[in-house]
Amino acid sequence: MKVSKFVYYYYRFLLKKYESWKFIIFLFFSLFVFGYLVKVETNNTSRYGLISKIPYEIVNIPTTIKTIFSENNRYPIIAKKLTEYENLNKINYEKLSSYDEGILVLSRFDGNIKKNVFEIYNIRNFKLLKKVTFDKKSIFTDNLTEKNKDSFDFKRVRTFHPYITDNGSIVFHINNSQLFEIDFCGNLLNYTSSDLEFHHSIETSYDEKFFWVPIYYDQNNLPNNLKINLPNEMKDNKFKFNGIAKLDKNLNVIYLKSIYEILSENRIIGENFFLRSDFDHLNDIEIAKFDGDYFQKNDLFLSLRDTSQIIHFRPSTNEVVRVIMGPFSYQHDVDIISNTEISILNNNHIPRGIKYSELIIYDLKDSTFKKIHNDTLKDINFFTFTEGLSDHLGNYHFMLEETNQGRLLILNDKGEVDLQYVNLSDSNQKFLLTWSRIISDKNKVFKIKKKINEVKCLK
Ligand SMILES: [Ca+2]
Ligand SMILES: [Ca+2]
Repeated sequence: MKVSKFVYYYYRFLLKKYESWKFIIFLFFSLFVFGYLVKVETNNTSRYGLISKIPYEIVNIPTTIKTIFSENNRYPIIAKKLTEYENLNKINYEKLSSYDEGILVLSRFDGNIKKNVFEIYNIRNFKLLKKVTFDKKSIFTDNLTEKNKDSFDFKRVRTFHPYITDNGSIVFHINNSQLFEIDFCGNLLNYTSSDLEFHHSIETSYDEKFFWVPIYYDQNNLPNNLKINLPNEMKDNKFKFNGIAKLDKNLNVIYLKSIYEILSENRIIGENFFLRSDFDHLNDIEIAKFDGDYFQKNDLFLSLRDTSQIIHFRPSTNEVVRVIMGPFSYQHDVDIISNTEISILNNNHIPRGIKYSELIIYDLKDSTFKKIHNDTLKDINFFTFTEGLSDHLGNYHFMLEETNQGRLLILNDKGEVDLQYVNLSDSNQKFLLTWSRIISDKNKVFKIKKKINEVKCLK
């Protein structure tokens, strides 16, 4: 019997008058059918069209109402309250004054004006030197790729990992988008011309001639070597894979390579690469800006989240020098901090009941790991489930961004908190941060400050 015919007879049957015991049986049977249809729709098989879609939508009415009135809908970029902490904003001016000259580029969602802003602070006195805002509509309405235009949500746009060039422009993306370049007055200067989608960290080579940024490949731009290996069931579904992109100063892409190529050409991955979409989730490309004892200038350290691995890759010879795995999971942000050491922001994401993230130093010399400032990080409930980053300020002083919870910290070499900044609105609502950055290079700091003093914005 066809399903539609069955439903017709069943509802006719229900509409007749029956004795109470029969009614109870019908009621149970109706619930059974209703539940089955919801399950069919939940499993996304959608075999019965509207017949299963209507019960599914009915079940979802309470959730829809809850979502409409939820805090997250009213404040879409709200920070999570994973842990509570006291003493929200804390600045130890005396300690900060002993730091080297440097600037903090704070990227945050400003809850008062409801948009992401860039703020440039002098670290030594935490004085705001420049706040850069821009009109989202004027930048994004005409300039997004067709694909991005469809999914673009003005309410939720976050502007990631702003990089300030020596010319005083700011390069950023909105995650899975083109790269955009604006000036200190928020005017659009340039953007990448291809459909490539950039995501996560933005870094440059030592001479600032090249940018390196993670990219996504999908159905539209998948390289052949990935396409031929893709299982049929994946071809029919939406999938994405990661790659690395090198761009020149004008944001022209001059080199692309997929993570699959890097791993397969070095014989360190097999068929398990195609287990699922985004298996190779890449969240940071760290570039060596000098020759170290165990790395060469222009080597890359690639942070693969889902496999909790860091790949030391040398593009000049196409060689994977080392694969780093250890006491960390779902890490973000790998930084080179000395001739032999790298730092790793360990999100500690593996569900073992752990509720704090860590900062780990890995020594390339003897392959050892050490956790630093761990007592402090536990004490202050430092925990970012996803995202998060750290920047070294020299001598084991670190800036840490607890992205999920909208908190930024500067910890000194003894693990003391010299700065705690929480991204609060005037109504004390806490909002997300969006990948801040420390700039320590004295020459660059001087140039940026000079540009800030020179710039005159009309608005
Ligand atoms: Ca990094
Ligand atoms: Ca970093």
